Amino acid sequence: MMDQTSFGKMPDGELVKQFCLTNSHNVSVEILNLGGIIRRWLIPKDKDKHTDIVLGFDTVDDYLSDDSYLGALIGRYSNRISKGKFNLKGIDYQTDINLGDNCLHGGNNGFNKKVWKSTVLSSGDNPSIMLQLSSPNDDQGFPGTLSVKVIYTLTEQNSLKIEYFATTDQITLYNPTNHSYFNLSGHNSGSVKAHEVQILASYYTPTDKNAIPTGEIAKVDDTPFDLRSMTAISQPLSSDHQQIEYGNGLDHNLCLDSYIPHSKVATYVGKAVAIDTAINLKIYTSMPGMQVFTANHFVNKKGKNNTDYQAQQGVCFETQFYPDTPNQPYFPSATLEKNENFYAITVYEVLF
Ligand code: FUC
Repeated sequence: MMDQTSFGKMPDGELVKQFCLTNSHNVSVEILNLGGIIRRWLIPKDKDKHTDIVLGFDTVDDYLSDDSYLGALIGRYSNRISKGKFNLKGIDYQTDINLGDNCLHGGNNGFNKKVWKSTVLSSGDNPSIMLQLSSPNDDQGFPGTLSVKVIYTLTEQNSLKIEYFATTDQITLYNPTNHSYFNLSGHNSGSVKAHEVQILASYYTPTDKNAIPTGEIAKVDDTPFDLRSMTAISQPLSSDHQQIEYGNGLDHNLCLDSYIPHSKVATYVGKAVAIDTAINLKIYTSMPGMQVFTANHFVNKKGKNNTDYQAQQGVCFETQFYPDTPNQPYFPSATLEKNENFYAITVYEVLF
């Protein structure tokens, strides 16, 4: 089923639409055409009560004035580009700088702040919506006109499938993700520290204190980033490892073992479980990395239904290319060639 309502208006009066995708198990996901934001994700855990497993806001203004990317699609480049500088085929580019000296999540006016064109692809059993955006040449300093398409599908297996497509008329970079903050106990239920997670990653990318990778691809063995068997989130968070100190918690890219360059298949890479609700989230992707981020900077952030979100109230599993890839010769490349067809897929499956 697919239901369409108005969520609000942009400052220039443009309508922000909300699409509610519901399957026959009564799972529903609400998606905005603003930033492709996943605003609510309702799991019918108890007969009369849904558990909303993502953090979000209630108004357009809240989304536009916040800088934490709740539920949003990120572009053109997820995560950091050091100093916003990169070189493609001998040409130097300078992007917008929006976090210290660096570019974060595509610059100040990234894809999360844009109203996307929306088309309902299916309103039947596997409801599906297509979002499209044309990012002009030099948008936030990135080269080439980039045509982007994202298809969200809620399946009868209770999975939300996110497919990313793009083409460009000039060589460029493209590194998309979705920035949902999950709380499988419910968005208003406090910390996720008791959640247990598994991430099938034998390596990670250590950073400097500004979260820029040093270039090393380091083994996770004997570090807080060894999450290959089920581990409570509290465990890495309580570590005195210098990387945890730098990130003020978990805010690191793990190198996914399953990655096969150019694969179009979403492979199992990890899961999270809330002990109290027993809601499980399984993650599958074709991307090489995953930024695991525990909302370390939240302090009384006013979210949905007047909930005050605090640090560690959500955890992001941002499937993506590694941070600062264009400046790191040994990282999988996020370069998109002229007329190449970009495709990536990430699937979040909820078991309850
Ligand atoms: C994540 C983190 C960042 C940042 C942002 C809102 O992707 O890597 O540190 O705070 O989200």
